Amino acid sequence: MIFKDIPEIKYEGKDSTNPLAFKFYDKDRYVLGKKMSEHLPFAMAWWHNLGASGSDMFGRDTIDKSFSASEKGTMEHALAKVDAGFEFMQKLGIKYFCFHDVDLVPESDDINETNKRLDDISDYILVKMKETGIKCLWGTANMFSNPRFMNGAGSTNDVNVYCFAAAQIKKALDITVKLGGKGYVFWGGREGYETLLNTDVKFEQENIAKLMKMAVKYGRKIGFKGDFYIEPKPKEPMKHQYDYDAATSISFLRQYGLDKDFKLNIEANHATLAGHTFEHELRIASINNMLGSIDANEGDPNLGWDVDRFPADVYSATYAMLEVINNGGLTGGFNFDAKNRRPSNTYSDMFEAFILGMDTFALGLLNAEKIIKDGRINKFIKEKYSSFESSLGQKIRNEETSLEELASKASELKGMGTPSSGKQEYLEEIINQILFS
Ligand code: XUL
Ligand code: CO
Repeated sequence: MIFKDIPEIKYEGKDSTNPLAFKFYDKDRYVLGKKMSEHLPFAMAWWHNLGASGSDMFGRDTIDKSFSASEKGTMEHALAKVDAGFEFMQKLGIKYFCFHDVDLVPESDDINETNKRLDDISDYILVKMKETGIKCLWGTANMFSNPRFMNGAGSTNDVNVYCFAAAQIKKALDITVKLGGKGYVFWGGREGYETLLNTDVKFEQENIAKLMKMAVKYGRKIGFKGDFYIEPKPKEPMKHQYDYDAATSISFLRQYGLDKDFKLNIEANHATLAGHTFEHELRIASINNMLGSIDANEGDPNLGWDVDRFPADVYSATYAMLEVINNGGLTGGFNFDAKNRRPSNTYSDMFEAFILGMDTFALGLLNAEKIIKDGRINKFIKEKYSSFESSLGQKIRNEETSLEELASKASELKGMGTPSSGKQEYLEEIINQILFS
């Protein structure tokens, strides 16, 4: 046991003062006809929780995540991470995990050796999965850390680098399928550019699409039935990233005929970096039938980069859960792509971070239920557009009219004032009333 001093985390209710207990996440509680745990399939991100150790651009690790292995970056350490990860997930009741290939094993200079290590570790992970019932939400290939990807992976200028990207995707798909993963993610960390002075954007985007097409073909061939995902992000590490936001990614997928196999994995902090709210990105994905999965985290309004904080903003979680419920749930889940702050450097902090994230989304779910049951917001939106229920409105909706006919209506009216009020402040007051009464 790694987390010897940490008990199994239980629901104790909103008045509990126990830091190691859920105050709101009550897994078996029914909300809108489903258990909380069914609404909220949470996942652990291997890289942050078992990897990130508090180091930043200015300082070394603050927490020891060797998990009792004698040396980090060894297969002994990789196996220790598996043990720690499964103990951690079991104690929290987390049912899923997500991984990059190189989160699981140390990368060798020889890809054949890396692949052999991946085979070995996934054998061990499978044993732990069978023992615990914990499942794989999604896998991905890290095509951004290795120096060979400095000019991109699918967008690289070097055909040999492109082969390595293909090889990593192929292997990550093999492992995802072996572990029964529900999804496979493309996050294009290096798929973008710094200056047009050295970049052929069209060439790069076409090559990314070709790589994705090969991934779909191979994945389906080896029996992958789940969704492929693009995870949009506007910048960081690149200045311009091609998968800027949901709308841009959807248009890319449609342009290259990938929209049948792909959905989106929407990350909250990426949404805010793109100048959007989290719920905006969820809505755009959802109305295009492409809301697949969520990377649940939070940005910092005062910082312009990806901070991957654990979700604490209950308003944001509430609006997000409204989108998820209206979407009919997710085919994926809620992956905590989040890490402790550098000074939160104990094992207890690791658990407290997940408790915060899970309770925040539980509150979001409970609030969303109240807003839906209250009905005033939905009623307001319906009424706002009610003038389109007129026969002329219906003709517009059914594409049975013309600019000429509409212009003659305007000419009849001669002039008009403003349409009905948007009443934002009244609606925000309703939200506060529902949340705090
Ligand atoms: C980076 C990020 C990634 C993806 C997977 O910002 O979110 O960890 O989730 O590659
Ligand atoms: Co992410």
